Amino acid sequence: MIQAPLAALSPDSDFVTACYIVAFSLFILGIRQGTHPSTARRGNLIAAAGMLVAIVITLSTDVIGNGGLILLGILIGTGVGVVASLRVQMTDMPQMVALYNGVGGGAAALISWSEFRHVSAGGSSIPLDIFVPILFSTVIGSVSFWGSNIAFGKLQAIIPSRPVQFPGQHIVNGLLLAAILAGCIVLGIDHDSPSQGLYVGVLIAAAVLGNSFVLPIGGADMPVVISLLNAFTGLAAAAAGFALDNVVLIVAGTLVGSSGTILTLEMSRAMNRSIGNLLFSGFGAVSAAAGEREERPVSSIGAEDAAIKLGYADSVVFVPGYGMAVAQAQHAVKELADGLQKRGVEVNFAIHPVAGRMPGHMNVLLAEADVPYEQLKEMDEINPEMPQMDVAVVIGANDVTNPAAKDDPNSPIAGMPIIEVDEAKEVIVIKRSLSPGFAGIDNDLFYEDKTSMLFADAKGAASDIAAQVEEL
Ligand code: TAP
Repeated sequence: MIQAPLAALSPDSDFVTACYIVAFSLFILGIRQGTHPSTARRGNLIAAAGMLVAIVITLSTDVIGNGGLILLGILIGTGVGVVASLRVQMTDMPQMVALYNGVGGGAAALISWSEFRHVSAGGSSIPLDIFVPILFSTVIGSVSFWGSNIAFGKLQAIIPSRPVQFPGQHIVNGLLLAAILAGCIVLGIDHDSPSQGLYVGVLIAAAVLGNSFVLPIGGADMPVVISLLNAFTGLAAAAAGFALDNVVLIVAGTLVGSSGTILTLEMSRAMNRSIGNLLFSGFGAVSAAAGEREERPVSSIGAEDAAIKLGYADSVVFVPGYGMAVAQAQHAVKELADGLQKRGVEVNFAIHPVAGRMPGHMNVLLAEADVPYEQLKEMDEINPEMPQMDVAVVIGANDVTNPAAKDDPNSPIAGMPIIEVDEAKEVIVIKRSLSPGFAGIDNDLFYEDKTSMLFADAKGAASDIAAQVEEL
C-alpha cells in the first residue's frame, strides 16, 4: 500500500492541533471577508488557504491509509472542480452549488458508513459517543445528498421544475422520518452488536426521504432549499468530525451549518415567507395556475426616448433583477451608467436582497462589471430616497418592484419588502413582455401613468440606450 502522501513529515499531535486552529481561523476570517462585495474574493482565497492547511496537515498524520487512492481522489476532484468552475454560466451557479453541496453531504454519509463498518468490524461494540454522531451524519448526509441532486435536476430542467405532489405526501414523509428514527434507536440500543442490515436500511430510507422531501417543492424555491440542505451538510460533516475525533471537521461543519441556517432564514424573511410555507406549500403549482391576466393598456417607449429621459435627468436609479442575469446585461448597463455620469447625472443601483435567483446575485453581476461599490444601495437605504429620483430604470426585475406586495393583502407576495420604484418621479421598465416573474403574478407597476415599458432584451436595450445617450 502507498504511504500517506505527506507521512514523512509525521508531525506531533500538538502541531497538528495548532495547524487546525490556523485552518479554522482562516475559515472564519474568510467568511467575515465574504460579507462585503469588495472583500468577498479575498475572503474566498483566505478560506481556500485554510482548507489547504487542513488538507496538508491531515495527509501528514499517520491515521491516513491508502495514499495512492487519496492522491487519485484529489486529482479527480481538483480536475472536475477547476473545469466546472471555469465553464459554469453565472445563471447556472445555483445548480452548481446544489451539486457541490450534495457531494459534501454524500461524503459525510459515506465516511460515517465506512466508520460504522470499521468500528463494528468483528462484532465489536461501538461506544455511543461515537455511534450517535455516526447515525446522525449517515441520515442527514444522505438526505442532503439526494435532496441536493433533486434540486440540481429541477434547476437544470432534467426533471420537472413544478412541484411533484401526490395525496398524503406529507404523511408518507412523516412515516418515513419516524421509521428512520425508530431504526436509529434500535441500532443505538443494540450498539454492542448493531445490525449491518438495519444500518443500510436506515441509509436507504434517508435517501428516499431526501428525494421525497424535495420533489414537492417548486423549482424556483430551490435556492432556499439548497441553502437549507447546505446547513444539513454542515451538520452532517460536524457529526462525522465527532465520530472521527477530528476538530477541523467539527469546526468547519458547524460554520457551514450555522451560516447555512442564517442564510436560509434571511432569504425566507426577504421573501416574507415562513420556512414551513417554502417547504410544504408547493409554491410553483400556485404560480403556474396564476397565468391568466386581464388586458390593460401600457405606455411603451423606444431606446431613443428612454435616452432623452435619462440623459436630461438629475438622478437615475437602476433596479436590476433576474432578467439582467439572464441577458448578461451587466456590462451594457455599466456602459450606460458611465455615459450618464459623464453628463453629470447622479447614478445609483438599488439592490433587493432576493433579486435574481441566488443570494447576492445582483452584487456579483455588478461587481463583475466593475460598478463601484459605493453606487450599490441596499433596499432600506434607497427606498427613502426614491421620491427624489427623477427616473427609476427597472432592468429585468419584476416581483421585487411589485407594489402589490404592500397594497394587496391577498397577493401571494403580500408583505414582501420591495424596491419602491413606484415612488420615483418616472419609471422605465426594460423587459421582453408583460410576462410575470418568479411569483407568477401580474405587476401593477407596468400599468401606472408614470411607467414606460421598453420591450426588449435587457442587454440589447441597455446598449441601444447607451449609444443614444452618446449622441445627445
Ligand atoms: P422576477 O420577478 O423573476 O422577474 C424577472 C423578469 O425578468 C421576468 O418578468 C422576465 O420578463 C424578465 N426577463 C427574463 N429574461 C430577460 C431578458 N433577457 N431581458 C429582459 N428581461 C428579461 O425577478 P426579480 O424581480 O429579480 O425577483 C426575484 C424573484 O425570485 C422573487 O420573487 C424572489 O422571491 C424569487 N427568489 C429569489 C431568490 C434569491 S435568493 N434571489 C431565491 C428564490 C426565489 P420577460 O419574460 O417579459 O422578459
